[in-house]
Amino acid sequence: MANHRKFWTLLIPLVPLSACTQSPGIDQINAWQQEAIAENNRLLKTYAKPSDQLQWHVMLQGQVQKPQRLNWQSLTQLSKTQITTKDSTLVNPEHPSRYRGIAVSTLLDQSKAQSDTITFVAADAYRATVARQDLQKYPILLAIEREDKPMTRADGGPVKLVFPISQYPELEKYNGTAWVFYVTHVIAGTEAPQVQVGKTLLLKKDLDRLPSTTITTPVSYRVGWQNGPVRLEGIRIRDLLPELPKTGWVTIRGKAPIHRDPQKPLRLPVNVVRNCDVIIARRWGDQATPISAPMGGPLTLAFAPACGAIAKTFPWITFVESLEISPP
Ligand SMILES: Nc1nc2c(c(=O)[nH]1)N[C@H]1C(S)=C(S)[C@@H](COP(=O)(O)O)O[C@H]1N2
Ligand SMILES: [Mo]
Repeated sequence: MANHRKFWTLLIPLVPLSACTQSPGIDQINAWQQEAIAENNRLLKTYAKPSDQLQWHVMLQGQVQKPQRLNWQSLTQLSKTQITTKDSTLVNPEHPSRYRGIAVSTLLDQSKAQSDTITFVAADAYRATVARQDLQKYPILLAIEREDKPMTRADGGPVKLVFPISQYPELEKYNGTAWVFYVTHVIAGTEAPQVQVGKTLLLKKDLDRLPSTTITTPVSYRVGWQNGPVRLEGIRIRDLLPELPKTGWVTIRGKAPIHRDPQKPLRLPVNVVRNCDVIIARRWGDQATPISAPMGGPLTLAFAPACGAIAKTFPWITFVESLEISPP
């Protein structure tokens, strides 16, 4: 993130350049300036696509009366709350910014959320969890505008979780790490475990009938897990897909857009799935505690140490939603 915000500094080298011994003419300076502007536009196009906004949607899931998909139009219509707050995720952390967005409490009331925690998931698979009580008590926003303008990706947009810490200093306990950028999912409590396997949706009762195994391994989930080996219990992918072909791939998708990008599907070679324990984990630790949404559950992808290098290079997918065999 921090890098993206620095694009505008690309224009700065223009100043020292004019101090060369053979001082450049006005045409040269203009040419350099045009180059710098063109490069800056290229970078902004790459990292802060304006089309992001219109295509963006936020899923409301978990322990709610009815899951919802909020498209950009709904997000805009629901954005009726403004707060002004300092923001430690910006370059100038003390500078107050005016944000407009949806009070998360509105969403929770509307959907009759039944849970003590709400987990926010982002396009990059980052996640953070906030106490329901605080969301109910304070105007914590899914912000869509800063200073009356849509936010670029570089600013954490198009949807950024913002806490009114200037007005309510007690919210400082939600420091930078809870300010989730590019929010795509709001999950009340933890969803019931279920996974789409090819054309079949396996529900909890189906998963309970499958054999499970235990592995002990260091994990590579982005946040919220201890360092060092963790005991994980789950179902081997080869037990979920008993008709594995000789060659080909198993495509795995999670909630986060980065874990379901059609341009860059996350595929495991069939032989890996056959030869070592690649599991869809459901429980962790000595107490076999169900993996909750704050940890990326109820279903996460995990590799036994015997899987070797792929365990280091393949993403450890949280919020697993589907598996499917893809041809070679
Ligand atoms: N989607 C998303 N949101 C995120 C993060 C992230 O990696 N992805 N990092 C968090 C952390 S750890 C901090 S401190 C703040 C500020 O991150 P920055 O300093 O990289 O801007 O954003 C938070 N929100
Ligand atoms: Mo951070």
